[in-house]
Amino acid sequence: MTRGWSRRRFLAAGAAGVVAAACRAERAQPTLLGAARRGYGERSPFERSTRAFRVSSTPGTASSRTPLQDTYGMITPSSLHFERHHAGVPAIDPSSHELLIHGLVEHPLILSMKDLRRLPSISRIHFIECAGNSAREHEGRPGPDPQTSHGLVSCSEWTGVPLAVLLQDVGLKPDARWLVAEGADACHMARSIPLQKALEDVLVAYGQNGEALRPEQGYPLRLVVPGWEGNVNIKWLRRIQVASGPAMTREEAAVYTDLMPDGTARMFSFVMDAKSVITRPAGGQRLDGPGFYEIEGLAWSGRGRISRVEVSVDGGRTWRDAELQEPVVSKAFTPFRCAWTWNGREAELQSRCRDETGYVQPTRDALIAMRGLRSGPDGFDHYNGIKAWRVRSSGEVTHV
Ligand SMILES: Nc1nc2c(c(=O)[nH]1)N[C@H]1C(S)=C(S)[C@@H](COP(=O)(O)O)O[C@H]1N2
Ligand SMILES: [Mo]
Repeated sequence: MTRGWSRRRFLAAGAAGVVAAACRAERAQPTLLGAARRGYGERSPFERSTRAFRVSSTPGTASSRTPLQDTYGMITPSSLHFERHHAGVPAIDPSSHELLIHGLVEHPLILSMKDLRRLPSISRIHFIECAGNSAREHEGRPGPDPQTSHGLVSCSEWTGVPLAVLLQDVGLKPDARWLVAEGADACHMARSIPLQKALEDVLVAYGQNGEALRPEQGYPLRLVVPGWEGNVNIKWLRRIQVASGPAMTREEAAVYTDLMPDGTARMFSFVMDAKSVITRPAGGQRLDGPGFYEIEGLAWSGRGRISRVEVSVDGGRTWRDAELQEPVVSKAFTPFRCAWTWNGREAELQSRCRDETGYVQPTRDALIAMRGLRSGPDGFDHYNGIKAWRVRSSGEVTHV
């Protein structure tokens, strides 16, 4: 682990060491002219971290995971934002893209991208998490590193028009209760959303982290439904139909319904409950000997702000409060950190978060007792159990 290594060396170095390091730094100054200018920036060629793809047998159905262990702060770089698409990434020319709003409205409307950009806009930071994120933890196939175990979540600053503004414009009829959002990709993915949520904080977004949405994230237009399962955040948005009830689309009837042990089903379980994961030190990394390390991680909740994160280095026997990065933003990544001096003996690292509603991230055992154990091709959605990493005396970090 490079970060821990340099910190420890810095703390341990005497004056002579500091001077020697300064000389080395001087010699490292480039003496040749640098590279030419470029109109659109790229990262250093020394940075190699990428999204990891899951191989799929169906062309167009793909997902890729964010390397959470290699990101800093609360924003996921757009080029590392996880992707999930069911029919590939369409290439859409924004000059011909339109959004139709119809159904139980007084004045149906067709908006061009130009029309949308003239309307009142807002920027907000929110995570998007696939409901299937960390399902393999539940199945007992824990991910060996944060990317594999928790990489179907990312956090961006989204810019767009509040859906409430658009709905006010078209005028809702009295029996309007739900809306159905539909994408322009080949599968025309569609999901139903209760009107109450739509009026509360849903965005029709065209911006991501200071520029236009990336094609993978729905360029030129997507729905951002803060705190709710990724699937309802319809990308390549082309139609919103206001209705009196849900449409029972394929995704909501067949896919995003969880069967409970007692035979009942959890439907429209939209909210992503509070979850956290330690990203450094974590599986796949190695500690370079005993000494000072900063335990770092991410926490998020679909119900609001994260209010507390606790960290354990002894497998959950004792807990310490981690420091939360300010500002803590509702329904967004909250980075946390906690100083740790490793004594060189085997340790088990865990994090447990709580949100402003008082909800506490449960253990895997507690979740299984509540919802049962289910594995198979569909996996299990909305798993948010506590994740543990084992630090071996060799310094190697693995999953538990
Ligand atoms: N039109 C459309 N919207 C879609 C999807 C899709 O395949 N088509 N996938 C959904 C799923 S399952 C998830 S988890 C999120 C992922 O958003 P991202 O690719 O920007 O991370 O988009 C959702 N919106
Ligand atoms: Mo998803």
